[in-house]
Amino acid sequence: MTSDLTISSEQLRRSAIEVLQLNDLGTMTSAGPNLYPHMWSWDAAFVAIGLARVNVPRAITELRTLLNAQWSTGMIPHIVFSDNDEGYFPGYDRWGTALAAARPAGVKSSGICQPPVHAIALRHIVDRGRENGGADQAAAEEFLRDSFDGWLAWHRWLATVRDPGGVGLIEIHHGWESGFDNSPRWDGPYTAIRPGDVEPFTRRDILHVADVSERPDDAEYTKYLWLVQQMASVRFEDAAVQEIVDFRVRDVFFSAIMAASSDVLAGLAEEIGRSSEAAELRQLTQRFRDGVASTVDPETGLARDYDVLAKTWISTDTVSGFAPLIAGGQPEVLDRQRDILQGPDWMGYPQLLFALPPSTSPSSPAFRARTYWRGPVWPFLNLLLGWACSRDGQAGLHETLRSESLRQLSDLKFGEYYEPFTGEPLGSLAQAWTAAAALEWLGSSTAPGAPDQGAE
Ligand code: 9WN
Repeated sequence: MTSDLTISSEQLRRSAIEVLQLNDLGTMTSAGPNLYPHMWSWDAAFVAIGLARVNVPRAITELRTLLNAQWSTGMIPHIVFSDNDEGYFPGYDRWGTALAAARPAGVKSSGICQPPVHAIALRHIVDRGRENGGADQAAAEEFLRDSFDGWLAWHRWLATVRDPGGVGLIEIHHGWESGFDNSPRWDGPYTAIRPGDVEPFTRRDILHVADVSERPDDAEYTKYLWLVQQMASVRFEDAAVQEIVDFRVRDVFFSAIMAASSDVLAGLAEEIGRSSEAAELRQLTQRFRDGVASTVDPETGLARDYDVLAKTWISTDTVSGFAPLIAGGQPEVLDRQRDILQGPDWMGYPQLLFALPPSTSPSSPAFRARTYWRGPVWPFLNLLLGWACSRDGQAGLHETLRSESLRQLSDLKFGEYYEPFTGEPLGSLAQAWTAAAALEWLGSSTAPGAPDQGAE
């Protein structure tokens, strides 16, 4: 129980709903009100999880909008642009995706992807629909049947185009694809990139944060845009991109989400009588679980990424090292990981304000308390970890993540990320997926029938 939650759970719920309303653009939710005025792929999945707690049809709309932007190859793009051309750079024109043959007509999107959390969101929508019954249940089940082939095509595209060798690890072509943009994970691959001529640019992200040093710097942005330019030069055609792009990394955390989501999608496939697809998805689950497990460094117990171009493992003390906890699988690997996660370098680090894992371990020389993916705590990730704990029957760890997250989020700022020692909300405030995480934490409980968690 969150006995030290300083506000009532009803206040938190109301504020979180207000944030989702503030970001509601009608058929999509902006990731954040100023900094991110468009829909982001993995944000949309978390947003749908939160929305499903309050409005099942609106949660369905969110995923439907995203799926409408799916490319003919099966790829789901990482940004679906709203009509607000002002707030964010790089916008649709800079991406150059208008020339991509696989982009659906009438939709403006980027040309790269993000981790496939969507089947997990779909599972939540179906579960909430069934709990509510009536029209919500009918709508959720209809959406499951109607959208299933889209999600299946997305998983098949990832499995074939991004893991052609079948090693069980997804190859990404931009740090943005990982969602962990400037994490120390990508320092090695980015250091090796020598950008050619990058068209001049004016950033907008730095206009929306209190302190520019929280964001990646201009040199990093030049490389980000160089990669976009490279991909645009071959019209985002999959095989050609892989040939020419300067960033090719097997992302272990992305792969773990692929494993977990394929498992969930397999369960949903069974429910609608698609047994051969369910079997195919179970095979993907196993393949990606094995792939993730194969990266674990026996010394540190943490999972690693692999730099394809440099042919080297990437070992960092970042939260992505806990990828096996998301993927699920071998109990001995997972037990050791849970010990490390709760130990003194992570959730048990003495100066932490809340026992929540920072994006980079405070014990690491790479740690920066206020800089984006180099140290701050990201609330949506804690929700994902908590979900995996529930799946694996880890009630104790789930409850710690839940109660500590609720304490963190009771500042009602819904920060994009948080300073781990002071609890200061950083980046964009009123960030949609942070509000969604609050709603889901409030609605989920490890103890069946547990009373309201507020301490009025
Ligand atoms: C680039 C929207 C997105 C998240 C990412 C986060 C950040 C974008 C940016 O914001 O990335 O895609 O401009 O920094 O790193 O995980 O999906 O919230």
